[in-house]
Parts: sequence; C-alpha cells; structure tokens
Amino acid sequence: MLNTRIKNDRLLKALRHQPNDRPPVWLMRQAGRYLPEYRRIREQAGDFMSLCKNPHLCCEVAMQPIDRFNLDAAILFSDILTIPDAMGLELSFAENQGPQFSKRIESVSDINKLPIIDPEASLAYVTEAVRTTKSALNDTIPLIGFSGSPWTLATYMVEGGSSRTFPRTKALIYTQPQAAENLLSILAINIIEYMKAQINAGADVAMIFDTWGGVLTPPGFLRFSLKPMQKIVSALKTEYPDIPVVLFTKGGGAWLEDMAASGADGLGLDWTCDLGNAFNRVGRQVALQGNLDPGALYGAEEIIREQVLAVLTACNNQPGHIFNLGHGIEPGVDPEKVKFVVDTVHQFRYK
Ligand code: 1CP
Repeated sequence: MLNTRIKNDRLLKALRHQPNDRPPVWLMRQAGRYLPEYRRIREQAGDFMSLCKNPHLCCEVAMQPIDRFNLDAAILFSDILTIPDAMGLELSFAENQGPQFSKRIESVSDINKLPIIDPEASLAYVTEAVRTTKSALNDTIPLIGFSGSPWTLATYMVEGGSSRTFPRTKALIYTQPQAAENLLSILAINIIEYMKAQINAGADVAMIFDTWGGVLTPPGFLRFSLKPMQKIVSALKTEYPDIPVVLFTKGGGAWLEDMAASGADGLGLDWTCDLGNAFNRVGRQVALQGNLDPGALYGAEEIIREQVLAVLTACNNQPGHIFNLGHGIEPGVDPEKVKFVVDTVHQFRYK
C-alpha cells in the first residue's frame, strides 16, 4: 500500500533513507493542551475519552497543529490506552488526573481471561478517526497511526493507571515471568490487529510508543519489551512491507543496535541520547527521529535556535533524520515557541 500520491512525502523519504531538501518535522503531542484551540474542543467534548470516541473532533484536533505550523506529518488523535479499555479494563480520565482503570490485572487467572479483541468492532471509533483525518488531509502529508508497546500497556494494566516506580509490574516480572510473557503475547496479538486496522483505514506510518521500556534492565528490556515489539514489527512488515514502522523507547539509547535489528524502519530517540553518536551506531540501518529536549521550549528564541541547529546538524547532512522532540510537548509551552522551532527547521537546508 505504498502511498505515492502524498504531495509532501519528506517523512516517507526520510524513513527510506532517500534524500530530502531538509529533514521532515513533526512533534510528539503536537495536538494537545498547550493549544488554546485544543482546550476549547476538549471542553466541548466533556471528558478526554469522549473526545477520543468522536472521530470528527479527533480529526479537528489532529488538524489544529497542521493548520498552525505547516508540519510534515499528522498523527492520529487518540491514546495508547484504548486497547486495554477495549480489553475490558474500563478506562477513565478524571479531570486533571492521569488515566485510571476500574479493573486491573491482579493475578495469573486475570491474564488468562484477557480477550483477543477485534479492533474493527471494539475500536471502530479509532479506525473511523483515521479515515476522517486521512480524508481531511487530502494526501497533503502522511498520517501516522500508533499504539503503545506491549510492555508500556502492560504497566498501565497491572498498576491500574500511571506509576513512577511500577511496583506491581516489577513484582510480576520477578515472581511470575512466564505469566508476564503471556500477558505481553496477548497484547502483541491485539496490537498487531489494531495497527493493521489503522493501516487498512489509511495510516501511512505505524509508530509504537514504548514510553516505559527504559525502566527495565538490559536483559529485561530484551525479554519483556523488545521481543514482543519485534513480533509486531515482523507481522506488520510481512503484511505491509511498504508501511514504515517506527519504535520509540524512552530511555532506550543504550539498546539502539538491538532495536535496529528488529527490522523497524525508524527509531525515536529521547533527548538523553546523542543524535550524532546514535547516527554513527545505527544510522545506516534505520532512520532516526528526534531529539530536541522538550524543555528547550521554555528557553528564549536564541537558545531554542542553537538547540534546534545542534539537532539538525548532528547527522552531518545524511538522509534518514526526522526532526522531532525527545518526548511530548508539555501543556505549559507557548505555541509561539513551537512555531519558532518548526520555522527554524523549515529554513534549514541540507548541504
Ligand atoms: O485532558 C487531556 O486533554 C488529556 C491529555 C492527553 C492527550 C492530549 C492524553 C492523556 N493523551 C493525549 C493524546 C495522545 N496520547 C496522543 C495524541 C497525538 C499527538 O501526539 O498529538 C498520543 C500519541 C498519546 C500517546 C500516549 N498516551 C502515551 C505514549 C507517548 C508518551 O507521551 O509517552 C502515553 C504514555 C499515554 C498515556 C496517557 N494519556 C494521557 C495521560 C495523562 C497519560 C499518562 C501519562 C503517564 O502515565 O505519565
């Protein structure tokens, strides 16, 4: 399903290591609370999940940063926690609090009872949001579909919400590693079906957010995070060889060689990783996406320019770099600073 009709295909070119005039730019959490127009729609929707379940509003908020900043890619507006919700854990977001599940995984028998989902049925609101957004984009830029990684989704399902130290999930992998692997396998199966449904609905790129992979030990990362992500990459690349797959492990800088060997087309880097060094390590095998510190957006313009240029020049004019932040835009950031970052990338040219 190689989409050759897309007018601005810088992102797809970068993911294939083809030359571009400049790196493509999009930003994690580009749609979100730092934008006043997002806060208005969010208020109109009521709670966050009602927004996620309304394809027209999802499309509208996904388009807001595109209209404002002229980015090179749009990302589906949804959340990674839609899968555990569809698996029966009942997700809610209380006002100004993190996600909460009314049920969580407490035992091996809870894991054994988890369903294989049909995303075309229970997550039809997501595939509909993909179709609606894809149609609004009208092939101007690619649309990125996404899912959480099995490990990252497992942490939320076992903790029952957000956590800083993951006590229950750590207890699970150290006391019942086989059960943890079963949970991760069920999640991998559901994520594969979910990503296929998004690709069939029109997503041009598949990105896996492994936000919490970095809290594992090196062998723990290989076993509990990379192995199930590798299954997803293999399944998607077999069925859709032309759809690029990007893996982003926050805190995964030490494991780039292992991640590159997964067969993914691109890797996301957080800001703790040196981009030039990462490029020397794996830049021939995979495209690299990142990695401006989201905190730089609190700086003055001259500081931001310096930081953005450091990222833009780190790969030595080689193709295969996608400009992004090292993690999502924080809600307190001034949209004008975001515009300044994007404009600085737009003005850059490869030598
Ligand atoms: O009230 C609000 O408006 C809720 C804020 C919000 C938003 C805007 C949440 C709640 N999710 C989102 C959208 C979202 N989430 C996107 C949309 C597209 C875009 O990037 O523009 C994406 C890709 C996500 C993915 C997501 N959700 C991740 C992975 C990426 C990351 O940031 O690390 C994670 C971990 C979540 C869980 C989540 N969703 C929302 C919250 C508050 C949390 C908890 C985060 C935590 O545990 O610290």
